[in-house]
Amino acid sequence: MKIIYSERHRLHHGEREMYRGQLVPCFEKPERAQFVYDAVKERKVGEILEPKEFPVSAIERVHAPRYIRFLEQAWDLWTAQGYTNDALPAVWSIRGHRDDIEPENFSGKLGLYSYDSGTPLMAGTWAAVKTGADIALTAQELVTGGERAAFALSRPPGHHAGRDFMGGYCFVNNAAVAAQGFRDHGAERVVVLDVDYHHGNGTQSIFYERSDVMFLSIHGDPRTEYPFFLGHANEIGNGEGVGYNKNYPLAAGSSNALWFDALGDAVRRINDYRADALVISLGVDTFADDPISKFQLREPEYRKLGAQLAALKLPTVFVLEGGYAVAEIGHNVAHVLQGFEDAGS
Ligand code: OKP
Ligand code: ZN
Repeated sequence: MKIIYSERHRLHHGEREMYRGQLVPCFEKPERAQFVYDAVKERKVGEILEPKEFPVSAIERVHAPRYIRFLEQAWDLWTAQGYTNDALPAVWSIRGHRDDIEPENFSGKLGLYSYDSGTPLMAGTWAAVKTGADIALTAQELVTGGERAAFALSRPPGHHAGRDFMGGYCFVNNAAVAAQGFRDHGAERVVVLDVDYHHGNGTQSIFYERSDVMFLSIHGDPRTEYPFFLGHANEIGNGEGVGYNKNYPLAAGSSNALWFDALGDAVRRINDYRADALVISLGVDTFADDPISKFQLREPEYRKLGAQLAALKLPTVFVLEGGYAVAEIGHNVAHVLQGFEDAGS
């Protein structure tokens, strides 16, 4: 399959995130994409291409224009106040407070558009994030054009980013941008399947009231796992979207058998939906040795996952999300992609 990659992800390199009351080194770091690049290259998973550039309007199909304006300008606004360190929010708009008036104060703006203090923003963040969306759109365009599958090898991840919020290391929702890209280029029904350890709260919220994009997610139960406030089994969609959202929250530490039971059910639902295209939010923080997650997948499971996705026989875009066992992330991703390729089309 074609692999889309750019070195520009390196422009985003957060120093520290707030974790358990302390600023600790960021888990989401440039080495992650480097290891994935090295693994897919060494294993010859496919030809590696640079992304095309797309207009920001393609991103604004799923994100609020005022939020995107903020991301574009954030670093300049921050440095205009004399700061040179990464920006991190420390105040947020909560239930019952206003979100219709964007504060003039930078910390107020940052708090309006975010939901955690684990997602630092720096000079190159927007450039890296824009390139990530271009990577997802290039992958989608190739697949719309007839490629069986493509892999969007980008960072930072995207699935926690909602229509007008960042968080969980994410700024722009690359999987949602790709799914909307499929819709805008002829696909009537698109599925986003999220196999990252963490619930894709951003993607779910973007498509929650829509029946043309079905969202399914297998993840650690939000009762104990990040992002805590979304991802429960009774979230089935709203309005037009009722029946087109499906969550599989699994207890931290769940067995691989339980994980594949959930995947089997997801595969049945995707088949029943008769989708035209498939986007996989591919996080490999489900890995047994991941430092911040508690599932138990390893190489055989990753290959089996790839094979079961191939059996859907849908035009498929894989989008990189999480995975923090940095030395193993490349091999884990490659095992999914090779399982997919080896299963044939
Ligand atoms: C992003 B993705 C560890 C605590 C959790 C946020 C996790 C975001 C995961 N620092 N912090 O879904 O892999
Ligand atoms: Zn994750």
